[in-house]
Amino acid sequence: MQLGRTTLSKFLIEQLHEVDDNGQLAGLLVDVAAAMKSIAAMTAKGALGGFHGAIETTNVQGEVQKKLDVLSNDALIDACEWGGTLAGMISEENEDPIRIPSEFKRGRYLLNFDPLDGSSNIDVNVSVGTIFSVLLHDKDSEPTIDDFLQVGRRQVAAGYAIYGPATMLVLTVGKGTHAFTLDREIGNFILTHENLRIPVDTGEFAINTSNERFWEPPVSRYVEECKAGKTGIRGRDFNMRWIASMVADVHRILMRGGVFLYPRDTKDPKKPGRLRLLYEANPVSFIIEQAGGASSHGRGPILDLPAESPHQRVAVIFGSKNEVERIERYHAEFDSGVDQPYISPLFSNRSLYRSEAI
Ligand code: AFP
Repeated sequence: MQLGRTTLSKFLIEQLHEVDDNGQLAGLLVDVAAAMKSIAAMTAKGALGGFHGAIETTNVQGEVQKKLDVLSNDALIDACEWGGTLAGMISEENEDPIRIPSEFKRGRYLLNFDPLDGSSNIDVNVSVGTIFSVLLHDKDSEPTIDDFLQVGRRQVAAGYAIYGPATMLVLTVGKGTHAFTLDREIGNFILTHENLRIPVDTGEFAINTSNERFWEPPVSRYVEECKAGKTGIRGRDFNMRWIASMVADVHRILMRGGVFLYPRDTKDPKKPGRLRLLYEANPVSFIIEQAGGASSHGRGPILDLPAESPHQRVAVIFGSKNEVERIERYHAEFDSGVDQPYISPLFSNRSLYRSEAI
């Protein structure tokens, strides 16, 4: 399709006309994009919009809510509840599923979303984002919580918006991963990157190393090897990034490769991982896999992980396929007792692992 001229609506008609018989899925995605335009306008105002700072409440995660968290949540619900496309929604900001008001027609999809990911960065003007996941609910009944707890492989669409120097929408409906840039003058998302592909190798990793003492050994092993650079068994130097706004880290990886790790750690035993499965890990994993990358919880694909509760947390390791596969191998070696403690290259210029070819 024509980059720089194809609108989101035209793109969806092209991609969905064979499968979206009543146009509900395309309609839902257009409604989500409309909410993203509203959120983009609010975030762009910064302090001038009076949106900075926190409000006195905390959300279901026990996190202090920013004004923009609540306003973004409202923008998505207001844009999506009335169009006759949804049977229900789950939001990071709401403990229970959001029902479709009785005055509106119910549709056949479920929408799970994090309305403003990275919101602790709002007041310091760092890119933030919105993440969403669409599931099918092909029943006439009101959805139960179990109807939302579908494995990630069953998603029919997923995407995110990144409110950065440019506002972009990244989307998959299962036919590749594509990116649209918001033309603020005409208020349209325009296709600018078609069929994004993540390089299978990378020299860039993203992790919050302040948690190092809480990691499992295979994660420490991987990160130490990256830090050892060309003096170690990897034989090449690595770069590190950590924006602490997952959407921004994801976007960088989509654009130039890399690997992102928010692994399981022992920092808070009640929270085996930080990121939520239904509305952060699953949609991002769908996007990453559709772009030729891999997404794992360390011991298998995130998209095959059963969902047990709406706000379930999960370890997240995604990005360039060969790096994710290496990290999974390290977890398997650790679990099978093969793994040895990391030995600094000062004491050994060769890995203990014959398989650790550079
Ligand atoms: P906030 O939405 O509370 O800012 O959390 C953002 C996030 O869920 C994800 O976007 C980041 O990758 C991760 O947390 C950063 O976590 P740390 O602050 O522990 O590095």
